[in-house]
Amino acid sequence: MGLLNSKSPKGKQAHILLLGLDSAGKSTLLYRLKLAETVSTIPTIGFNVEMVQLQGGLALTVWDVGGQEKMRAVWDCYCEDAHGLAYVVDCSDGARRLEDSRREFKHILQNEHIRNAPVLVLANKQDLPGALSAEDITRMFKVKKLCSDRNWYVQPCCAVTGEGLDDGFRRLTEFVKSHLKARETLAFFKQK
Ligand code: G3D
Ligand code: MG
Repeated sequence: MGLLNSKSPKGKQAHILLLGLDSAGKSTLLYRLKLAETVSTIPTIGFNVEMVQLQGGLALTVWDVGGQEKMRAVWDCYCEDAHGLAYVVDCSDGARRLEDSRREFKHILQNEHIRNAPVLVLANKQDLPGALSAEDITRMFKVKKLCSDRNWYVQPCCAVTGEGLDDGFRRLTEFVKSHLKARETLAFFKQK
């Protein structure tokens, strides 16, 4: 697990939206990343915001927005300033909840503010028996097709032990860096 500081080396920050159904493991994952230890979570009402910095990476401001049905309706409002999306799936969920998650994932990808923004899908709860694999989730959620306009990766993980989190967020950080660079270049040429 990387070091946590409040500032990145170049002072650059990126805003990451952390979404997924309720109980997918978002808050566990966020605090595991932040504190490198497991804390008990209570269902998130509204949102949690944390600064996370992995070694050598950008400083990430991660917005963990509640996943209950009524909160899903406002996910779109959090997209405006986001540079990347981390979407958490409980891979041990039943078919119905997985379908709900897939539908919400598809919906959020259509938000114009995060068009082209990189996506990290966290295939969480890999420790539970019968959990679907990252490959299963990639297929089921049609990630390749839905994310054909952006960088994406599906990372198997376990938020309780932290396994896979560092690798996943490191990759997302690299994607976000190139996304920001591309946006800066575009803005530069638009100015001309
Ligand atoms: P949310 O923020 O997405 O709503 P939480 O989800 O982080 O509150 O997690 C919901 C429950 O799932 C918690 O259990 C948490 O410990 C558990 N959980 C999260 N990630 C994992 C994981 O990788 N493996 C396992 N086995 N459990 C996980 P409780 O019992 O507190 O509801
Ligand atoms: Mg939560």
